[in-house]
Amino acid sequence: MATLKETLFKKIQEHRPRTTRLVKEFGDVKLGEVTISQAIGGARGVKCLVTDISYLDPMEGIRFRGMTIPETFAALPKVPGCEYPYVEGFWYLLLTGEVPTMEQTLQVVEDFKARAEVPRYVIDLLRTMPRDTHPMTMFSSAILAMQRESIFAKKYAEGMSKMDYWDPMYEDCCNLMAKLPEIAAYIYRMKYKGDTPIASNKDLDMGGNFAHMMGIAKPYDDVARMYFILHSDHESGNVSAHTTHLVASALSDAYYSLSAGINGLAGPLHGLANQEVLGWTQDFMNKLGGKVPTEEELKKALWDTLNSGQVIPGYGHAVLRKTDPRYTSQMEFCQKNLPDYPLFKLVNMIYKVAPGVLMEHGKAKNPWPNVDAQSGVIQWYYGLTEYDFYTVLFGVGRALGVLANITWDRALGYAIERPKSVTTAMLEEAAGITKKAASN
Ligand code: HAX
Repeated sequence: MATLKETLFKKIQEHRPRTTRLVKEFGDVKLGEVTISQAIGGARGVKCLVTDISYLDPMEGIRFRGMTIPETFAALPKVPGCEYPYVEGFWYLLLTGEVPTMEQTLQVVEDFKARAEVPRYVIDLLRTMPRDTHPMTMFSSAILAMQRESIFAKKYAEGMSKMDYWDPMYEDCCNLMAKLPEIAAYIYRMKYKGDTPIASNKDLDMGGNFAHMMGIAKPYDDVARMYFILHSDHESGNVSAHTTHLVASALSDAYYSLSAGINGLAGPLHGLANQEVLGWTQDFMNKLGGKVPTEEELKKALWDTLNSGQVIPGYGHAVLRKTDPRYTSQMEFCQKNLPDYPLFKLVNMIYKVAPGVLMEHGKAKNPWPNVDAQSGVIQWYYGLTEYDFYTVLFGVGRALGVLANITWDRALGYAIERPKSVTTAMLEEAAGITKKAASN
């Protein structure tokens, strides 16, 4: 049986001529125009990134390697006795575009186990950080500290052909991916559970071992598998994916690149929104003395938030224009596993009321919930109540997508990123407001 790496290499060899041909023969074909709004407004909708790992349709939501979320969950081999698939099998799918067999999946499970040990100096570093440091800062620092392990950096310094870049990048990405669950769980137990880390159990798959190291009983292993897969990738333009890709485009290795991407994920408009959602929801419930509000009370609270100039966390999206299927998937999990949980009921009520309020408010282009609107409730229910940790969970999942992406970036020789900037005076000239742009 071919290994994941051998299968990946075959795919890379098949794919390379497609990219070469597009650039050589069709390099001048236009994909669109860039408007002033796009230049000032965060490059929304500008088509200038290429990835085959996932695609986000505004109306349909994410597809991983062409498959919707339900199709992905149904197709991948499942851990015996569990409802969700092996995360390792999903990694195989992201890298190769092929659904692995159980045998191929178990090969990755074993490969990751061999790579999973976290160097002692990473633990030492984490222990020197003040305990009130945000867990995302700890997570990013741990990843960056491991840069000295980079095989890519070593091979590059020795001199290697561009055609071979993907190989050490793949090794770095696998080494990193295998270690992230243990780093995350260590931070959690050190910071929030009285410094009581739980040793890894080599008999378990990634999701099972993560739940074990977190000290949370079943079915949290399935929650972890679901959560990591759902948060893995959302095509290339979101802040964490784009940052990882951008930094890697300078031939910075996977450690530098992922650490940077994780820093982007830590922003409240991106991954941190999941902690904000729960904070907002619980503050509101506390104000009402713990009771589930009426729709009128909820409407007022939403308007109060908007009128104070804040966003409603968990709602809106830069690309999506409907309810995020990642939200729906988590909602279905809640309906099955925690249908009567008051916090879930409140989140459902927000789903009923918030889109109408946002439409009336008239600003958000998408009034529907995104991935972050639901995820904290599930974590809280299973005892993970320290909500500033939620973005770390997101980060472990997001690593799957962005690391698969930068492996392919190196395989296809994507260039160093360098978009062009213009001055405001040039925009005014282009708009016809002024005749001649002042030079600066
Ligand atoms: N509540 C209030 N106002 C909102 C809003 C929300 N949930 N979503 C968008 N808006 C506002 C924007 O702030 C913007 O206002 P200004 O014109 O005054 O600047 C206006 O509506 C237009 O914004 P948009 O084009 O609809 O949205 P953007 O592409 O600019 O931003 C965001 C997308 C996700 C950042 C935005 O919807 C937002 O801030 N949502 C709340 C935070 C959140 O849930 N973030 C997580 C997103 C998912 C994710 O990446 N997870 O990691």
